[in-house]
Amino acid sequence: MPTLTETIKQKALELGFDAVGVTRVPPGPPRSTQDSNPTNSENDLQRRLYTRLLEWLSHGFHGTMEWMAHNPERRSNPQAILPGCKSLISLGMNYYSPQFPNEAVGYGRIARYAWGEDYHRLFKRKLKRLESAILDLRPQSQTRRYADTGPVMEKAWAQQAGLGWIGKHSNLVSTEFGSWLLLGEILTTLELDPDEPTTDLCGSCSLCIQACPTGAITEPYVVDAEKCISYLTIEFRGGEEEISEERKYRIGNRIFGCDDCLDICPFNVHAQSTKDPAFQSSSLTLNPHLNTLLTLTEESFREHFQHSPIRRAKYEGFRRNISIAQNNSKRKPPLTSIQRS
Ligand code: B12
Ligand code: SF4
Ligand code: SF4
Repeated sequence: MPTLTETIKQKALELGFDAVGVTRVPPGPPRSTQDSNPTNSENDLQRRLYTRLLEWLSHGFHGTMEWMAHNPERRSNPQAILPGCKSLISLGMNYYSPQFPNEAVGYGRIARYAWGEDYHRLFKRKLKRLESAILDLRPQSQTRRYADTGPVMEKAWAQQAGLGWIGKHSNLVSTEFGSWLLLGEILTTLELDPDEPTTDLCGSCSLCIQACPTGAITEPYVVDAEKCISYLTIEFRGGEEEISEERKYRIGNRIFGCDDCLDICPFNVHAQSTKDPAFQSSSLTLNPHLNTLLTLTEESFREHFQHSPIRRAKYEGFRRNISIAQNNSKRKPPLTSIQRS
């Protein structure tokens, strides 16, 4: 007879998740806004997350992402989101496909995770079904589901749940799927059986740090978002004139997101093709021709990218990125420290 945890995990795999694991959320006094001192928590992981998040914020590494600074106690403590939360089920979806972007002059480059349908939508559909299955099994329990959309430090919980470890580029790396897992989770009041955390296998490797074109990985495991091309091309809402010439040059041909630190990771040798056709690229996302993209009107942008993560950059942001890439296409690309050595 399978246990409750085994039944839930089996259901997750049937729904098309590629990785699933459980962390027990240790009891600790829930932090209220009056009691925000992290040392009052008995919970080590929550305390570590809180401290690291505060440190990251104190350097201003979140740039204009003010939502990251909003209520850090809540972001580092699942019990502040779901009172009585006892377990967190981490879920991963493999989005790798063995295709490579056209890097010829005149083409832009879009990060892999944005080649197909928006993963937020995919996760939402599957998480909803898993949540219903859990509530059918235990109607008295309570749940919350998120995929990038909530105040949860997803990578740290996924590491605890055995999905992989946080690599020096600060993303989760899996021995099974390399760099290519997207993450979501269900918080539950159920007491589920925990998995073992994954051990950090980075060792003396620092390829991702060397491959970063902008030096955004300021030290192992820490990313200054303000320097990161992913931030500059997706989250940053300012105009072209608000980005320094040096930074614009280093953005190169990237028009939405950046995969350089993920691409270089030696653990990608194990990457497998995604089972989910929703992640497949189109010619517009795999070989985006800059001149063609510049002809997109706001309406056609909305139409083409309605169900794509690219929508997040907004029309103005996407146009800005294309214009930067077009200027860069007339120049010699910058060398990263790995290319110089
Ligand atoms: C804000 C954010 C960004 C920001 C900031 C990135 C960052 N590293 O924080 C920007 C816009 C730059 C960004 C970019 C990308 N993102 Co993002 N992002 C997030 C988000 C919303 C929050 C991350 C966060 O909490 N940051 C705050 C800081 C404090 O946390 P942190 O860097 O994770 O720090 C941890 C570790 O570094 C570690 N740590 C810190 N110091 C030390 C020291 C030691 C010694 C050790 C051992 C550990 C350690 O502890 C910290 C706490 O866990 C998450 C979703 C979520 N809710 O978690 C997605 C998420 C992390 N992003 C994701 C993706 C895919 C990307 C991109 C690859 C997209 C792309 N191709 O362009 C890039 C990768 C850039 C990079 N190298 O990080 C995925 C990552 C999946 C995975 N396998 O890990 C997530 C989980 C979304 C999802 N649901 O799948 N992102
Ligand atoms: S996503 Fe690109 S710019 Fe950001 S840390 Fe990785 S390599 Fe550097
Ligand atoms: S490239 Fe090397 S240091 Fe970076 S995450 Fe992969 S194994 Fe770790």
